[in-house]
Amino acid sequence: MHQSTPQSDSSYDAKDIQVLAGLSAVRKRPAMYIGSTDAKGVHHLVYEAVDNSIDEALAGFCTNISVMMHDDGSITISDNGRGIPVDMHPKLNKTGVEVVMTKLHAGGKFDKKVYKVSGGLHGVGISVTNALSKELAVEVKRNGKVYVQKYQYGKPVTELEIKGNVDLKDTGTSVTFLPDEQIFSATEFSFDVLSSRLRELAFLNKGIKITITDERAGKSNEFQYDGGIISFVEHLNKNKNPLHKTIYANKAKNGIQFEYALQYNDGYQENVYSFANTINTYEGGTHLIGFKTALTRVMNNYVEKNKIKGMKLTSEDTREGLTAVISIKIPEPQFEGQTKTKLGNSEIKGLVDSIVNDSLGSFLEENPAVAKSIIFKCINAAHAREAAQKARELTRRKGALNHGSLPGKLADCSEKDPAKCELFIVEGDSAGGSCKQGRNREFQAVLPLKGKILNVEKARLNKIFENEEITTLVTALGTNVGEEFDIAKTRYHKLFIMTDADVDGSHIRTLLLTFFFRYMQPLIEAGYVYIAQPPLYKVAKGKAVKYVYSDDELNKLLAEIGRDDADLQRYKGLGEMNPQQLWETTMDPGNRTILQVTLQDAVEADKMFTLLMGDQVEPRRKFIEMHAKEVINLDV
Ligand code: 0RA
Repeated sequence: MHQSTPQSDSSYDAKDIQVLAGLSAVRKRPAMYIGSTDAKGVHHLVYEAVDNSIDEALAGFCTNISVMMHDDGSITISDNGRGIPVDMHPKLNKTGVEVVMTKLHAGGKFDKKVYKVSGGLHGVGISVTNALSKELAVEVKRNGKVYVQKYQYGKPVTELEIKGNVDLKDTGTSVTFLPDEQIFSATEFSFDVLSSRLRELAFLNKGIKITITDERAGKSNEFQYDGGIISFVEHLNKNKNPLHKTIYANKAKNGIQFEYALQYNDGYQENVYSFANTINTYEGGTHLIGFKTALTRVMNNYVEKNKIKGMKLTSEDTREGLTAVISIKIPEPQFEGQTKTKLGNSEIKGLVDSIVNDSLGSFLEENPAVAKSIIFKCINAAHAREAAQKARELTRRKGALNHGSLPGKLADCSEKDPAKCELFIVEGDSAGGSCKQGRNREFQAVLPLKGKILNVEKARLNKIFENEEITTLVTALGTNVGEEFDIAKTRYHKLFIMTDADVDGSHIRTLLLTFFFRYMQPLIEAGYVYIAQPPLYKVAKGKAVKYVYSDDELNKLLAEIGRDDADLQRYKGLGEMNPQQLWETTMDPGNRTILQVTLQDAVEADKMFTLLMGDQVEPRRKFIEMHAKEVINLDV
């Protein structure tokens, strides 16, 4: 059977024309709808499809969602919801399936009663996925039948056809698509990127089971959390030392639902994630402001009411060692900010403030032991803040931290435009010396570091100001640190971490990355941080000399030129290279290979730094045991 599409001109009304105009607009300016046309944009196509399934789950009709990455580069998102309606839409003269797949914002036009998350970030829905796919097939199980319709570049190429019968109770929607490589600069899906978003969705929508399978690599993950955001907080605090059981509240007011979960640990990092309609609001917004305001007030009220000796707590004091997830679901979210991830609805601030104020206030009154440990932690943070202020002043008076007086160890470049300037942060004075001689002093600056810098994972800001290596680095960068950090003041837009290819070098690199991640994260987000890639080997045969950067590359080269009379030198340290070699292999922009440090997944990155640099030994031991096999060069 074929469902008929109207052919007569009279039934082809203005709305249909808008539909067509809609999708071609998406193809013309894709970035307007999905943010970008790089790898991030491609993943967005998946999220639009998944959001529809999540809505079906929130409406109470779907329990399982699965994502399947196929060999041919396509991907399938399936759910066991009601299935997209297959009957004709009365006004549009198209099947429900075709309306949903071709009309912008059409995700849930049929049923206004329930609350929706889809069409969130850019407000568009699954039709955008369709518009930007070379091929898409939608399969609906409904009314005991299996319906299929195929599309290319957003346009239907078949009718909605019945392909077979199923049990009446077996319902659901399954969408398979192949992104259009003419639109996207990268069309590959990443299992890790998808997994981390799907896990986040499973945390934010408690009970829903979400699975992801990579057919190519033969891997899969399953996410289901009956604890919802409580499980999320416990996941974030894994490998940290929590001070108490997770505190949780969930309230609905005026059609808006707000929940939060929080738990302090004995560390110094703040780890607060905010969501609006399951979208990660990286830029915060009114829900986060309301939460922070209430948190500060509740703690100060408790101190005052219980006549605890201390001082007035600032908002920062109440967030040291705090891990929290706040999640709001509202009918009409307004997203603002550079990346449209800042919640703008003004009425939300007061609402969240009052929910947190009441629930957390009573919790502390009812749980004095927990209250005491949290308040003690906050007061300690306040004392440390005062100490840090003094240390900062002292460092400032000594001339460091200020723009203007640069550290003596820094060999600066002559160029003044930060966008053109590079800084090489080099392990050791001898390598630093070669680096200074080898560089192009016009735009390349060199800062040698003595030995190991402080492990900031286990220290507060006051200790950081007392650490000479770190203050030297901060001064050279020009950005200041902590609350006074300002990325606009960065004196170099490329920072190269350059350490030896041995265990100590790796340690120093990790210490530096920990510092950048914890105290200057915007530098990483802006793409300013790089790892220099000095060669591992020098291979000489006759007069020809080649530098090799990995063991793989070495084996290939040796297979090519023959092992026999090749002269092989393994560089253990940067110091073994003369300035000219260092320039040619590692610093010359025309010749070098560089590795940009990116931050794909803040949750995973936080866990990794906690694991590697934090104070719990057992999880680190396990991690090292698990990965020991992967280590190839270990010089000890
Ligand atoms: C419109 C109306 C209804 C469900 C859906 C759309 C729907 C869309 C998608 C996309 C992926 N999975 C989906 N599941 C459902 C309500 C149908 C009804 O009233 O029975």
